[in-house]
Amino acid sequence: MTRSLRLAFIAALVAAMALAGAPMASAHAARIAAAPAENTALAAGPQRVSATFNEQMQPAFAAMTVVGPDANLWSVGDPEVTGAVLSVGVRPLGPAGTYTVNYRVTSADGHPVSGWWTFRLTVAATGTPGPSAAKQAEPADRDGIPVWPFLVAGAVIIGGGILWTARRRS
Ligand SMILES: [Cu+2]
Repeated sequence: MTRSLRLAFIAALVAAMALAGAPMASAHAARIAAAPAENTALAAGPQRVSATFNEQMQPAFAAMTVVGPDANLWSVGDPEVTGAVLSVGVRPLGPAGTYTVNYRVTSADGHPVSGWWTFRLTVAATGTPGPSAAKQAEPADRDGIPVWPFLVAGAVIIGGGILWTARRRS
């Protein structure tokens, strides 16, 4: 028993290390492009912002907002999902400064992806903002879900399976 326990522990460790070394990003949808691109300085606001992912997205429950330096909402209308692209309309912009695009969308395999990026308006415009974004604001993980719970779960499942097999045999 002691020996199979030790074996199971080593196997679990090896499995965890293998998982840690694997490119986890490929297991889930990730944003691969943004328009306007991250940190772009623009003299005039875009009519629409969009995020492109590495796989198809589900149209249901998609969310996308643009929040200005004044903490008001500058996006307008419902977000739209077309294949792997999530987009939303933008009002004629207002104050110069940093605008933040927040998004949350469900990938084809059912996993939610959320994040944000920013662009800058260098020349103030005269647009009228939407409502204050303070209520809608929610802290989103920069790159979505943390990886370590999956590693731990994977190690536990694999280790448990090996231990179970070892027990059955002895
Ligand atoms: Cu996934």
